[in-house]
Amino acid sequence: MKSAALTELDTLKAEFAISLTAAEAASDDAELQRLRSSFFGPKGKVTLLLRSVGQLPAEERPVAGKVINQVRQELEGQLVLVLSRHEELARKAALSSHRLDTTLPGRQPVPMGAVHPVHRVVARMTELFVRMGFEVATGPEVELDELNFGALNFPDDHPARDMQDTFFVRAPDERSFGRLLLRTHTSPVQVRQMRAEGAPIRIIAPGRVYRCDSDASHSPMFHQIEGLWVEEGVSFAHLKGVLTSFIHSFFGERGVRFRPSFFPFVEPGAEVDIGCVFCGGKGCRVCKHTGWMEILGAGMVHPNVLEACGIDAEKNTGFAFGVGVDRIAMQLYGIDDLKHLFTSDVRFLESL
Ligand code: 2U9
Repeated sequence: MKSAALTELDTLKAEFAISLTAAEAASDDAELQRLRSSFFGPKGKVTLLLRSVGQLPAEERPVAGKVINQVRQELEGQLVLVLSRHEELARKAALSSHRLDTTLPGRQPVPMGAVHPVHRVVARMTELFVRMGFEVATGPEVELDELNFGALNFPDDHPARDMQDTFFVRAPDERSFGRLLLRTHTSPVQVRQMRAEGAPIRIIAPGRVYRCDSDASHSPMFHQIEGLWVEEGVSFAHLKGVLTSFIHSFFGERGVRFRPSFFPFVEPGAEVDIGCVFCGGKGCRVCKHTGWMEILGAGMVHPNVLEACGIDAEKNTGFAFGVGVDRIAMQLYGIDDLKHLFTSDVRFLESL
């Protein structure tokens, strides 16, 4: 025989099923919330039934309590399921009514980045030398004194080795490897490469270099591209041919002149001028009324340098050159102070 409480529970289950179906069909959640409170709220039908278990005869209480609780969980589960189905439908409706058109243009224009003028020059120069068969080599910016100066035929008392001209780096164990410094040119890259690979070798070394110097036309950090071609039979004629071809491709057809000059690492050495790109040689403010612009230094690699790099100087010859990229960028873009290139003022960079 069933207790009165369990019979009432069956009636409540049936009533709940009918009400749930009706509430599910309603377009909002209000009916479902009403159903929840009328069955499971503090004065809800199931809650009251559960409370009435205390009045049952002692032997009926455990079974009645257990069964009513099971039914309560089952019914509440059904209600939660219907509520979550409602939520899902509401979310889908909201999404389709606020559809985002991702093909529309943005409200604010996206600011476009650009390659820095110095790097634009480096990239174009690199491309031209690569077309002539040069490979790109790189190396550390903190360098050994021996590779920056020693192997390059700088005498011990050369002014460039002075504390006033070069940034020396304090190292914990200098005695084992000698003084460290910020490289003053990219030449140690070529030294490393020659020692590692020997001849023949045809490389360019673009990169940052450092010197203690700061005014409108000198920055403590600047950029160079150096080049080196060492092989049996390489002569000054090759130097002139390669550099003239580079100049004509980079600056256009114009006069080129080679003036004798001195650098410890080359012999003979030369400075190379081109007909002024602004006045065509007539003379102007940029070329200081000479009609010429100095753009690079070059020379035949000194035999002492070849030997210091493990290359037989009786058999091999080679030429090298060095370009100060920032100065050329200044001339090409009409920049009067080098600091504009390195202070990252976007208004200035955008004006170029
Ligand atoms: C090795 C041997 C020789 C590289 C060279 C120059 C001449 C030169 C200047 C240009 C402007 C420096 O930045 S600047 O002030 N450079 O005039 N550079 S020959 O000679 C080398 C390099 C590496 C092993």
